[in-house]
Amino acid sequence: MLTTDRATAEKYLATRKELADAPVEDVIAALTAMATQIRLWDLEMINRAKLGHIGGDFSVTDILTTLYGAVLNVDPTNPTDPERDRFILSKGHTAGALYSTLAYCGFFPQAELATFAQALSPLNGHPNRTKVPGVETNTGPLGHGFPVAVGHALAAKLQGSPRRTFVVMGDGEMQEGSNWEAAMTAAHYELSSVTAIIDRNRLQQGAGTEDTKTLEPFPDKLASFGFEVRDIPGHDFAALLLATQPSTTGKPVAVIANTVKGKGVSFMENRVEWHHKVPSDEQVTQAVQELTNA
Ligand SMILES: Cc1ncc(C[n+]2csc(CCOP(=O)(O)OP(=O)(O)O)c2C)c(N)n1
Repeated sequence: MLTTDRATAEKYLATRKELADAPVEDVIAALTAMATQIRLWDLEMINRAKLGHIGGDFSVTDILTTLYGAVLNVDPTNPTDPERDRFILSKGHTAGALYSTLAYCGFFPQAELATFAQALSPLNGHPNRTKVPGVETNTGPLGHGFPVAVGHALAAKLQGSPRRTFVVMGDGEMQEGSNWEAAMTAAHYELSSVTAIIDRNRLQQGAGTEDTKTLEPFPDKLASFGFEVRDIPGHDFAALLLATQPSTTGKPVAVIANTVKGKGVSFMENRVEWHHKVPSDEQVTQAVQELTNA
């Protein structure tokens, strides 16, 4: 099990405190810098390990950045605090983005990222809760994270706790039937503390989501299952900050975050092969340039 990088965690907590009272432009500037750092570390990790899911990582980075940079009530120096907000990355194949984010917040030392996917490393290709502080549940088999999140939210409700639960899913992942059972359950128990964020990049493994199995009319489907639906541009921090606010209707919230697979790197954007392709050395150089100069 990895342990807290105390200095980084304390810096993270201090920054969170400062940003809580800062003008929104300052919050967005801080989130923008954080997201760039996370993408750069992720690129480095995937390049070293020669495996990973960079397209989906870059698609979900701004969502993770918003949550960890400004929304979640979590403390890397006390990662099992019972009253912490819960976060589950259901699209567990994008572990690289989560690991970089957790390292950024000090849940474990950044140097550990260099071990990603090596034998005996705690940083497996998919997140493992017994090895990585800040990981709430093991994910990888699609369609499990949302049901687990609903269980966490139901427990909070039964305990009368104000803690919130967030889950991030892929849009391809919404083809798993278990998610719709979870959605019905969340609505039935009026679990307004749940926010399900769908990373709507319109690509899955090997094909477009709409070519594989149509999700549209997606917002209407989620609304008919009892959700307050927020359909937003998923790389716009101002929109993400608003969309992650608590429910206004007493219903669970579904955020459709319209994103771009491979976001931030021109030759990866919207290209299905970057689901789990590994960049060449020249491509890494170009990607670093584009991310740094954005
Ligand atoms: C139950 C299950 N079936 C298949 C897979 C293999 N798989 C890994 S990622 C993926 C595509 C997921 O697409 P999406 O949810 O849209 O994720 P994103 O595009 O954001 O990476 C598939 C089919 C899996 N992990 N779990």
